[in-house]
Amino acid sequence: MAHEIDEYEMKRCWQDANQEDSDGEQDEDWSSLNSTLLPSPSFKNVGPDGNNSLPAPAEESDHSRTIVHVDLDCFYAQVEMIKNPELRTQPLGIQQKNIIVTCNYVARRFGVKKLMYLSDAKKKCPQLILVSGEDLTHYREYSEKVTDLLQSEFSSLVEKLGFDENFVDITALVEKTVKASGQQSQLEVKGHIFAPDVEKACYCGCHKQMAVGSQIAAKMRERLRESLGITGCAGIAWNKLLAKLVGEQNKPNDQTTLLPGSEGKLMLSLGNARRIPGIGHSMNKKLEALGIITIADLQTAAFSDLEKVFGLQAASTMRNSSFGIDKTPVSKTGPPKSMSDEDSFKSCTSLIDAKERMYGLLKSLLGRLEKDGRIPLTVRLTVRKYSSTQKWLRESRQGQIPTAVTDKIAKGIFDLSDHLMEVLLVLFDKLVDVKKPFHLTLINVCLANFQAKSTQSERLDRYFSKPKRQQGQC
Ligand code: TTP
Ligand code: MG
Repeated sequence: MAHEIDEYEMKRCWQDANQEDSDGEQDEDWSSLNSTLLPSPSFKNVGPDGNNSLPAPAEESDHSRTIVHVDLDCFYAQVEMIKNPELRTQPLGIQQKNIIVTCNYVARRFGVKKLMYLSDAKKKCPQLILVSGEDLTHYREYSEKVTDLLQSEFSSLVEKLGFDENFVDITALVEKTVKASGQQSQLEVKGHIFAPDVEKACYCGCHKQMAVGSQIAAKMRERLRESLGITGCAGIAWNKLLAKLVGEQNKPNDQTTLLPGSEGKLMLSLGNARRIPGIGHSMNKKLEALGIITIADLQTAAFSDLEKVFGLQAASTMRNSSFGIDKTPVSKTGPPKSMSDEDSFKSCTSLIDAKERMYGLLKSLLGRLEKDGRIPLTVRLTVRKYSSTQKWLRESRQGQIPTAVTDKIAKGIFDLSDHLMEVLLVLFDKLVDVKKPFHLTLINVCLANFQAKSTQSERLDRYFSKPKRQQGQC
């Protein structure tokens, strides 16, 4: 029923680099992409006049980190195949509305692709088996299990990207292993090496480090298989951008290591500038308007042109990315800052219909909230209104969740749909004039501003343990 956006949003920013927008919406936001996904800017590439066109930053010389990017194979389809192993040998598509959001590799051999319209997929593969991917509960559970395993067995520095990708900073583990390996100079790289024929001359110890990284990545994949029965691809490099890009080189269920010196070849092999994670449809259009089509074009374009269109920070970040430079740290993923569920549809034109949809979304959110264990203080309602001029206009309103409700959550009572509906209806009233005809195509309900349960009870404890004078009773 509902399609999650929160956890998927970040990943979509990366994916925009490779996919056409499925619904024509353009919610690309370069500033937010910058902070979460793309390398932080280094201004090395701005010439003395701040205006050059030279590809100054040939490569990153700091290879001290070892980063593994893990991307699970055909994730939703794989979860369905784990639930029902008979599907493994059949072409399988996961359907949300009229789109195949993913398909297994058997279906891919028939030419079925991710984000294909159902009708097109059926043409490619009439025997395609379809499973609904609207209920995300199991996918979310597997996603959590994967991140937990990586965190508990390999590194505390794990950053989740969407449901099925994780960056793992294994620098510390690699250093420890390298030390333990002593004088053993040659260590075998497990899996593929990207462009093994490229001559590499770097003497900082990075080759041994990447080899150890590849062995740890192989162990990670083995543990995921043993413990959860799930397979995935890994990319091993010295930064997040390169780890992600090199991991895509051999799919499915495989791994690829990038050795320093080969990053230039990797970046150029991608071809189109859109392949750079974070460069989505609308940004690509602006690049095209500047005559920048390929990554090579981006490397050599006049920096002043980029800066004029995108601003200094984004231009610099974009340029660095084109050379495979990325200094962003792997930032440990904490519990989600918000929890949302949404439903998109062709049309919702009555209050009764809207209420029913909001009710359904609340029910599923309350189930998740129970497992989460924290207390949300805010609820946000977003609707997408259809109009012939502005087809994809989203509007949101948020409100405080009444203390009577948060107190119940703190006590472990979750039968609260009716109470929360009252808040949602106030917000809905602010967003939609129900006295006039309206046409909605999406409703999203989001719980945010979380507080740990203990904080509330601690507050109460503190209150009661305070001297009476401080309680204003003197
Ligand atoms: P992906 O990692 O892009 O795809 P995948 O894991 O299915 O396949 P691959 O082997 O190529 O990595 O996305 C992860 C899951 O996210 C995917 O299984 C289904 C879901 N998804 C969406 O819900 N919407 C989307 O637009 C896409 C691309 C994926
Ligand atoms: Mg995947």
